[in-house]
Amino acid sequence: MFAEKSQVPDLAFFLCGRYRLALDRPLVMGVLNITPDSFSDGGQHISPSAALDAAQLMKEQGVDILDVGAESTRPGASPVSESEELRRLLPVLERLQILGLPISLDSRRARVVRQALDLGIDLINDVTGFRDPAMQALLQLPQAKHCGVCIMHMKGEPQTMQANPHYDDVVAEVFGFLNQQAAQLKAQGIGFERILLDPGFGFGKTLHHNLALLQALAELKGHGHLLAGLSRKRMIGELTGHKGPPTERLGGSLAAALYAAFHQGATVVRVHDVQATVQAFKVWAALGMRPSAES
Ligand code: HH2
Repeated sequence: MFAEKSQVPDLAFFLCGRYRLALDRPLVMGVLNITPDSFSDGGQHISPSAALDAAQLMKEQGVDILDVGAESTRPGASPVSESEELRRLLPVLERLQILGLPISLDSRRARVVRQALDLGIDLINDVTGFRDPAMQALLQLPQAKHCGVCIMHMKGEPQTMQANPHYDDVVAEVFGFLNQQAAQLKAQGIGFERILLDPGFGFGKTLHHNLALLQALAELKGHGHLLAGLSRKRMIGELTGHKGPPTERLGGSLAAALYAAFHQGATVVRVHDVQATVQAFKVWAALGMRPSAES
């Protein structure tokens, strides 16, 4: 049943732990931040019951994957300790199991991911792109056998990454890193059908860098499925000139999600506003628009 056992990967699906998600339309990953300080929704879901309510609502709104994070990685954020990350995370992960949805864990710490795997997660979303050998080693555990992996690019560390990031050729450097990491995982038996590549919009990148990466995203398509996380990010504020809080960036976020999914072939979009994104995708599909990878 699972493609890593076969010679020919089945690219009509994204293998995500206990789930095999059909790719006849772009998938919507809903953000569930159980942090006090995330850039757009910090403090909203800090209690396990509030987190479960928010997840339940996203399920009703049509979310495909829940992405749970217990550490903010916004520019300037201070790292949290492993024990604090686990304290926030474990009760929430336990409760989310009843929803019957794929659960992604947004964590860069192997010891945190290790414990979460025992509770049941379907995707490991590592904003450091599986550079840590301990993170790669986890993929050999039986609990991680079919887990999806998201390899994200970040230049530097959240605390300082937006202090004048520089690239000679941003697309070549970011895509080169993602391809190199994907090749390492593939050499360890992780099938293409389980891998998401993500340029990491806003992670050590200026507006110019972000736009260059977004406009070139489809070039990556041959190396793995693609994830685009553009929702509410600073680049939306910069492009629109809107000075309000990140929660007021919905219009720009929808435009960016539609472009990423339907023009650049993103397999998954990571968003805060699930209902609005699902609606936008349905209207686009009803008008005959197809993800570019299919055209
Ligand atoms: N963006 C954020 C966090 N995790 N993971 C991936 N794969 N791609 C992204 O673009 C991405 C990510 C930042 O958004 P958010 O989680 O809302 O904010 P914070 O880091 O402040 O919690």
